[in-house]
Amino acid sequence: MKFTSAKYLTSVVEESKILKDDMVELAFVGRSNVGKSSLINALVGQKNLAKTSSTPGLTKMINYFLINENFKIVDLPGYGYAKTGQKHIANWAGLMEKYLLNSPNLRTVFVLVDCRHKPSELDKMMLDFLNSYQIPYVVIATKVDKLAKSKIPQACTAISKELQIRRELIMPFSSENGFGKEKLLEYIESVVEG
Ligand SMILES: Nc1nc2c(ncn2[C@@H]2O[C@H](COP(=O)(O)OP(=O)(O)OP(=O)(O)O)[C@@H](O)[C@H]2O)c(=O)[nH]1
Ligand SMILES: [Mg+2]
Repeated sequence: MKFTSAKYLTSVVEESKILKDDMVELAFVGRSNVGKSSLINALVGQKNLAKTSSTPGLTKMINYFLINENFKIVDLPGYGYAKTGQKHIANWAGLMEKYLLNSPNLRTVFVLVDCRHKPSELDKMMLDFLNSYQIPYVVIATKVDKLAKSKIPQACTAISKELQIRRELIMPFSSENGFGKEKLLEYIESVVEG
């Protein structure tokens, strides 16, 4: 699949504004700075559709994008940024939970983890949550351009062990050099059409 058109739709911070239309939705979650917005831009082939920043915690809203006039991708706020307090975490968790449980056309959640780091407790909580509500997900190991190519498979295996999930659920990706992009686009196609 190619993303032939991509448009920003809207940003949402309140439960009542969560979109409920008939279009398939794919969501991207993961800790702050893991590369969610960059991945969306890389898939779309536009530099600034989703706002990226080297300052963690930039995306605080649920951002919806319309792809190929056919389905939506959703850039969710990042979690686990050290400087955000308990109140922020509670707000984040509340909005996230409402989004995940009230989005009838959400087909798959892409959980991003940095290929160089051990998944965090928050990553594990996210997977527990998705498992307990039977929301389908895959894990994307981001920023693999930072590893030697030969080390990418073992980094993915380490992540799958740490998260106690099947190795096939881990997809390596780099927004910087496009590694894994074709596979991810194929996967997205199968989800959207499936
Ligand atoms: N080397 C490399 N850097 C990346 C990659 N993806 C993202 N980055 C960098 O990581 C930083 C954070 O990227 P974002 O895409 O803004 O991360 P995010 O997950 O959307 O962050 P929040 O919106 O804060 O949750 C930026 O400085 C990006 O340039 C990648 O594949 N490789
Ligand atoms: Mg972001």
